[in-house]
Order: sequence, then structure tokens, then C-alpha cells
Amino acid sequence: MDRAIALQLVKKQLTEHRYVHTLGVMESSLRLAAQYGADLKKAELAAIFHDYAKFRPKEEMKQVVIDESLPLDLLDFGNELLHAPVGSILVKREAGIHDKEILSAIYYHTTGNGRMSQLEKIVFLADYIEPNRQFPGVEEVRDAAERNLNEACLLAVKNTVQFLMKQNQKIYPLTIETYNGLQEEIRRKK
Ligand code: DGI
Ligand code: FE
Ligand code: FE
Repeated sequence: MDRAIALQLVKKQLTEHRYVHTLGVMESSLRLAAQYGADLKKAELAAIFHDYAKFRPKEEMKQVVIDESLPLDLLDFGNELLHAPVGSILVKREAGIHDKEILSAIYYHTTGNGRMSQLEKIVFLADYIEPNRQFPGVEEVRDAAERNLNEACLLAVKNTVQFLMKQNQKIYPLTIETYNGLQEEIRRKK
């Protein structure tokens, strides 16, 4: 799918602010893909569609979880988690994107997982460091992204876990698996 068509489809789903964020993720995702030798087209499309379901009504998202047999424990965590897996389903259904690597990068963009593909890491990281993001620690993650994809993803997930703990929020098991998986991968490569 052509970039302009994809952007047109996603723009209708988002607020102006979230659309600007999406353009930032697209830019960062393309930059990371070029730097680390990933498929540019997949990095672009996954980024464009990553927050596709962000503004769907909670009830609709819950119904998708049930209809598509997504993990039911998603319903026991903040609604923030739902838009990523539900988004991958709706992007397939409504935008006709069937590429498994792209759909998986959308599915895991919020939590990551214990054995992340390169494309999953790129979209996860691009979502975190895109130019419009400003929160404590983001600059460090941007610097790390210049040097090492795994180290940058690890810093990002560490920041997220620390942030969630400070807010007394629950941590989804996949988020912990992401932390463990990246630690292992980094150790193996040393
Ligand atoms: O959709 P975005 O705002 O662009 O970014 P995102 O998809 O990474 O979502 C970030 C939100 O998800 C943020 O409010 C923290 C929340 N989150 C990420 N990991 C976890 C989580 N919330 C819970 N409860 N548990 C997690 O493990
Ligand atoms: Fe998101
Ligand atoms: Fe996002």
C-alpha cells in the first residue's frame, strides 16, 4: 500500500495530535530501518498504522478481544494496552493489510515480547523516541538508538516499567518478558 493512501486511512481514525505523533513515528521508524537494515516499506506501514485503534470505544475493543480469541488477561489491565493487539486485527480487517510482520509489529508495539523481531523492535522504539515525544529519559533513549537497537529498547522498557511502578499501575507480563528477553539477547552478544 502506498504511503499517501495509508495516511489517508489512518488520519480518519485519529485526533490531530495523534496523527502528528503518527507522522513522527513514521519518520523515526524509517530512520531506524535504514540504520539497522530492515525493510523500509514494512517499517513505514507498521508505523503509520500502529495506533489505528487508539480511539475505538472500549466496548468495541473488548468485543474484538473476545471475537478474535485474543488473550483475555488484556481485559484486566489498563485500556491503554488494548489498542495495540486490537489495532492489528482492525488493520487487517479494515485496511486489508495482511503482512504478518507488519501486523505483529502493530500487535506488540506497546508491550513488546520476549523474542522480538527486528521490525517489532523498530516500531516499539520509534513510538518511544519520535520527535514529538518529550518526557524524562527520552533523550537517553534517542542517544542509545544511534548506537544499539537492543540497548535502546531495553532502556525504553526499563523507563516504562519504572513509570508504571511509580503510578502504582500493573505491569503486563509481556512487558516483563520484553525486559528479560532483551537482557538475555544483550548478554549473549557480549
Ligand atoms: O499509544 P501511545 O501513547 O503512542 O504509546 P503506547 O502504545 O506505548 O502506550 C503507552 C501507554 O501504555 C502508557 O500509558 C503506558 C501503557 N503501558 C505500557 N506498558 C504497560 C502499560 N500499562 C500497563 N498497565 N501495563 C504495561 O505493562
Ligand atoms: Fe500505541
Ligand atoms: Fe503511538
